[in-house]
Amino acid sequence: MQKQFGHEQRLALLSNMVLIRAFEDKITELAQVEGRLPGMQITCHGQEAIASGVVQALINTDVIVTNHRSHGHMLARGVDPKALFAEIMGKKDGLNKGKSGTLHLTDPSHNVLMTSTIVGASPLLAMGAAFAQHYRKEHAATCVFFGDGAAAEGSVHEAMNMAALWKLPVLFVCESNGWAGAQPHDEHCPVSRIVERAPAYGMVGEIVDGNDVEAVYHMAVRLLNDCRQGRGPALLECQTYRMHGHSENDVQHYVDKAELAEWVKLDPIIRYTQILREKGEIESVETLEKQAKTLVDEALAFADASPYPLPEEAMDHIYVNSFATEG
Ligand SMILES: Cc1ncc(C[n+]2csc(CCOP(=O)(O)OP(=O)(O)O)c2C)c(N)n1
Ligand SMILES: [Mg+2]
Repeated sequence: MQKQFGHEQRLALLSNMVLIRAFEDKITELAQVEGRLPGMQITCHGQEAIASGVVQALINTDVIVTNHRSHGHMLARGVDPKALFAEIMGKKDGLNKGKSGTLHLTDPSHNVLMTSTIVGASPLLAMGAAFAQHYRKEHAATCVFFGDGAAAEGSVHEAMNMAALWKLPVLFVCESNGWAGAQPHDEHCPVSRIVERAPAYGMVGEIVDGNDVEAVYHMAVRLLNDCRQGRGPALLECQTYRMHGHSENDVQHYVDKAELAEWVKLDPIIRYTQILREKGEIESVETLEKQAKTLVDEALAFADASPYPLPEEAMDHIYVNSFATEG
C-alpha cells in the first residue's frame, strides 16, 4: 500500500537524495586513489531526484531492473550501504560476494532483479519479470531504468512494443540526462523528447522535470498504479542532466561549462531543501547530511575490513551447478 503523502514522505524523499549524494561523493573521492576501487565508477550526480522519487513510489512487490547508473536506485530501495560499498570494492562481504563489482549489482531481497550494463538490455530483461507478474496476476509492476542513449537501441523498441501489445505492468523510466557517453542527445537522437514515441507504441507517456523530486514521485505513483491495475505499460521521461563525466575518470572536456553551470543551479537536493525550509518542514539539511556521512563512513570501514574473495572461489555462485563442483 502507498502511504499517505505527508511530512514523513517528504523527509524520506530528501534524505534518500542526500544519502545517494554522500555515498557517491565518497565513490568519486576514492576513484581518484589508485588501487582503491576496481573498474569503472559510474555515478548519478544530479539525477538523485529520479532514483529517490520513482523508487519511493514503488511498493514492496514491485521489481526493479536497472542499468550501469544504479547506485541511487539501490540505495533508495533500502539496499544496505555497507554491503553495497563492499561490493563496489569487490570484497567478499559485498552484496554479491565481491563478484559483481559496481556494474552487475543485484539484490533479490529488495526485488532489485538485476543490473545490465549492456545499453538497452534492461527494458527487454524487464519483460520477463513483468510477464511473470502478469501471468501470476500479481498486484505488482516492474520498473526499468534506462538512459536517453539506450532509447535508440533496437532492444528498447522491441520491449516497448511487446509490453504494450501484451499489456504488461511495466514502468519504463527514461533518465534523459542529455548525454550518452561523450555524445550529446541531438547527435544520437532525432527527437528531442523520447516521450513523443510513447503513443506510437500504444502506451501512455509522461514527461517530468527530473530534478523536481516531488513531481517525479507523484507522476510515478500515478503511472505505477495504472500498471498494477492492468492498464498496460507506461513511459516516464525524466529530464535531467549528468553533472559528472560518464564515469569518474571522464573529465568532461567536451561539456559546455556554461550549460553545466546552469544545471548545477537546478541541483535537486538544493531545490528541495529550499522548498522544505520555506514550508517550515526542516530547518536545514545539515542533520541529514551528517547522518548520511556517518552511514557512508561506516559502510567504507565495513568494506575496508572485508577481504577479497579467494581465487579458488571464483567459480562458486556463478551457475546453479557451478563448473567447479561438477568438475
Ligand atoms: C550495447 C552497448 N553499447 C555501448 C556500450 C558502452 N556504453 C556504456 S554506457 C553508454 C552510454 C549510455 O547512455 P545512456 O543510455 O543515455 O545512459 P547514461 O550513461 O547517460 O546514464 C555507452 C555507449 C554498452 N555498455 N553497451
Ligand atoms: Mg544519457
